[in-house]
Amino acid sequence: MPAPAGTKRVKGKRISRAFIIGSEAWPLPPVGSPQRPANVPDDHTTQWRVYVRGMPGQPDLTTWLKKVQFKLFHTYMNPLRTVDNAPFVVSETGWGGFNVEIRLHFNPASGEKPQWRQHFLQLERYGSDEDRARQEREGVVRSEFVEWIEFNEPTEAFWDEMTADSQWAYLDADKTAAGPSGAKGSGGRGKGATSTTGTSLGGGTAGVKDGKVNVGSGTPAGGPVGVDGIERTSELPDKPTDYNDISLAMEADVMAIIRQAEAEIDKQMAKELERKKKMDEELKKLKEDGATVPVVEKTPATATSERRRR
Ligand code: SLL
Repeated sequence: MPAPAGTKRVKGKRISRAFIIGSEAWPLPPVGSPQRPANVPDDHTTQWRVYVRGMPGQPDLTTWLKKVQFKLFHTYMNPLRTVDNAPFVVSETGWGGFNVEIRLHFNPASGEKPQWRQHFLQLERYGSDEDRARQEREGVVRSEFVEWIEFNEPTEAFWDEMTADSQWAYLDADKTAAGPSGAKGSGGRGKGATSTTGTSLGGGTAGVKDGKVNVGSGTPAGGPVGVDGIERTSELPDKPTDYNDISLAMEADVMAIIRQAEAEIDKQMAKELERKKKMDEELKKLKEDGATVPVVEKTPATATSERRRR
């Protein structure tokens, strides 16, 4: 029986996308300061935002990501915050960090159920002495991770969308207007948070842990692809200024991901070489035994040779 229209899957295909889940935190002006936003409880010390956004220079994440729900600590008013359109960001104030549960809702054409991710809202400075000094200097604590999503045997309709050239259109559109995956930052950014000239705020070098790559550096929410008033470009600049040094930092992070993949390939190669070595040894033994030398080029080594010898 043929599959119902719209649910037919593309066999043997898989589409993976990298994206970023992160948070930024910066101090609130003290109680009594005219700069302190109104209606903020006195015990709140920090402004923060948590976000899901695309990787710079990658296809528009709104092709697959349609809605994000952020589940905040239960004492917050309306702790389940739903963001129906990009930028997928929630801005708040508070006094302590906690785990934000993040529910990703996919393009209905994908036929996929929502998925959960977690992000620890890091308010305190962290990392090496150097990292902490930089966070202090720049006035913002940023914690970002590269996440991956995989669509196995996508539906045909979804496959078409995920392979369409139009997914890159936002890179050009962003030069004149906020792009679909850019984070506009509804809560505004703290005074200190506007300085992002340094290359890295947290992790420095990207490290891979539990399938997540800690970016820890560079790109503010929306980064080069959509902070209001910032020139957008898909090119990697060679001269660092606010924001564009971030592209280079991000490139380094992507390189780290690629290097990890290369390491995996090296491992597989080493295994193959080991297998070949065993085969050669078997062959040598066979020759020494005076047996007729079989054509072993394509033969799975050990078992076959063993059997022949008996
Ligand atoms: C814990 N990590 O697990 C702590 C919880 C909660 C932080 C931290 C204010 C919330 C509000 C705020 O920052 N809470 O005003 O509702 O126990």
